[in-house]
Amino acid sequence: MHVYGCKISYYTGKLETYLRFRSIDYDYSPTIGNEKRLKAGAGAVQMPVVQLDDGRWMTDSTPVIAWLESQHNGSTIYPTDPALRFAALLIEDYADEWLWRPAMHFRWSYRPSRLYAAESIYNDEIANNRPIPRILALNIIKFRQYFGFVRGDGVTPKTRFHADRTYRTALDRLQAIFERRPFVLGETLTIADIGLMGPMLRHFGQDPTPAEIMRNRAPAVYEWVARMWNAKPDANGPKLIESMDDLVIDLLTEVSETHLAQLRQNAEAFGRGAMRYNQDIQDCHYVRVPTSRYRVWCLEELLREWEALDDEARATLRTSLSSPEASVLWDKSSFSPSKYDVERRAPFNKAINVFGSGVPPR
Ligand SMILES: N[C@@H](CCC(=O)N[C@@H](CS)C(=O)NCC(=O)O)C(=O)O
Repeated sequence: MHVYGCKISYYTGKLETYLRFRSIDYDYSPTIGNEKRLKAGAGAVQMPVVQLDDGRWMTDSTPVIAWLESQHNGSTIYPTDPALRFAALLIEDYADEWLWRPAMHFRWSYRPSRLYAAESIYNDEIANNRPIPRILALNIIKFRQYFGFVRGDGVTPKTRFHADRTYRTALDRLQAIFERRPFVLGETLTIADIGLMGPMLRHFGQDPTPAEIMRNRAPAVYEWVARMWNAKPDANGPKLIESMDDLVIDLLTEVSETHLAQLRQNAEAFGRGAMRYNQDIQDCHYVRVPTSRYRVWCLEELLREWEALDDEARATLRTSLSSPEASVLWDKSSFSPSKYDVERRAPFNKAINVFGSGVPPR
């Protein structure tokens, strides 16, 4: 297969971790210079987009990995226990859609990270594709990313304390887990680990400012990043915890207070037809964050999984997900449907960007 992306991209790193785990060969090309083909093939220009050898196009790392996994015989990275499976999918979604905000903040608000990331993107995507002077290109990249994805996602002098803290909380929850076992849910990896590699590999583990924090504050997480990059399936099959333990429950509390709170408020804003809305997460009031139709679909996908659970799994999860924000999963609030991928063809559908046509619109 052919992967179009960027060498320091969040979701490209997530997909690459999975491809390496399954020993799936792939070629790589930068996104810039191929935009027309990607838009025609996958519906959206985002990173990564995949073209299979038979010509079919796929995008969105979550359904891409789910489809690839369905093509594979033998043991799977999705836990067979229904409650653990749901927890793993929820952690994947938190990593995809919540940790994105602190990951962009740590990359573009801090000078050492910003200089490194802009040079990397320039070398990978622009140098051979666009006739723009280097200094101008670096400034355009920094401006686009900071004002689009940091300020444009509600991270301001008043709210950055929270974007800083939510990264440290993720590290603390994961450090506690990896002091006890090698992967989030046991001795072998699951989709929860693959999802967490999005933010942890190419952003937090690699950008100078958050990587320094990771090494000092959470060395077991730093070690896990390397373990994940080198992971191969266990010949004896999955070996997971038998039921949710306090370590996972503590992580799920943070997931509920941040990501599930965000998904509910985003869906409500989408229902009102608002382009932007004020978002309250824990003790932080984010002002004018962009509404995302794609994230309404993410909530729909989680609710679909929730509906498919048996009573016992639901009861287990309700005990484990004790913070009030988790009730979005079972309180049957009605949201305006995203009407995205109604034919359920993802990852082969015509995709949409998480925000607008890439950068959150003003
Ligand atoms: N839902 C997609 C998200 C992909 C995505 O948003 N990737 C980022 C870069 S890592 C992107 O393409 N951003 C749009 C832009 O910068 O224009 C996935 O899971 O793969």
